[in-house]
Amino acid sequence: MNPSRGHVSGLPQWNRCAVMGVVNVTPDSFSDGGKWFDIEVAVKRGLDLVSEGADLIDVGGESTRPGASRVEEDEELRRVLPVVRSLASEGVLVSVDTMRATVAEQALEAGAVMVNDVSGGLADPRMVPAVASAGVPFVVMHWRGQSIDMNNRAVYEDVTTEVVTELRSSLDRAVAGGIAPERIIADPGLGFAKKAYHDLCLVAELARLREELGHPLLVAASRKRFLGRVLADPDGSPVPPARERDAATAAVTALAAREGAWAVRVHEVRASADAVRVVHAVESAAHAGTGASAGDPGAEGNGIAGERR
Ligand code: PMM
Repeated sequence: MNPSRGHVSGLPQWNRCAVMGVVNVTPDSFSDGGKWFDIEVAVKRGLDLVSEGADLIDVGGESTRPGASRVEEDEELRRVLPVVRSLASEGVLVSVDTMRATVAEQALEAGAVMVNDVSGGLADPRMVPAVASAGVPFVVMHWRGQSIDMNNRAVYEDVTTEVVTELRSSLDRAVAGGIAPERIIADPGLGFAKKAYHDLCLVAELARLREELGHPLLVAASRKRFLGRVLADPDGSPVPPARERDAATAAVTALAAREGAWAVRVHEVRASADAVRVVHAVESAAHAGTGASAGDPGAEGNGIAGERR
């Protein structure tokens, strides 16, 4: 195990980077085209992601794609609560992805075990007190304002330094507001008020982010625009749609796991779950030194003798 990955009080201690599967209950989510909008379909999707290796399921009812406007609170509640309730009743660890304290509170009552707020508590002044009194884990993401015009705020001289400074201030506000530091997860907010180059710089500096922020790190690169840019041909061909970015997402998962991220948030779980297991096996081998050991995944007798080289 990467010893500095950290542990979040109130959640299981995984011995590797955790995998959070995404279920967006929205008609306009940029990454899955609203495919999971129907409640029953969303619940089934969450259960499928768990069977593919997700440790947690993040349920959200409001799109935060660039340019998106807000949904009404009633509509967000209507989308999210039945999915949270149903997944929690099946024993799934559910995180609720919301910027609203009321949605967080009701989702926690419905069985969610943590709150993921892309605004890091900035959008709703009641969020930090609500999470503090519930005593649950809280994701604080780097955020410069609502999605409707966030691309205008993608201006940095030194993106990592500025993200650390701004995120630290949100983290400090959360702690000052009564949330236990050991329950707080930090997230650099890939794609939020960031251009592709900024996202790549942040991925390159995950270890620095983890050390300087001093909290377990959640990395959410899944299907984001910067991966589309990376995958586009240099001749200017169009970037591939979100759905064709899953292999690239798994590549970032491997990098994040190796840099000590606590968890990754992904739409397609299987490839990322495999990637974190490979990283874990590599780290275990490095830790144990060379030669066969009890945990040697390549040893004969582990059911893979005779496998392709
Ligand atoms: N990105 C999206 C939604 N929720 N939560 C966290 N903590 N970090 C993120 O980067 C993040 C998030 C973007 O929307 P999507 O679910 O449609 O990819």
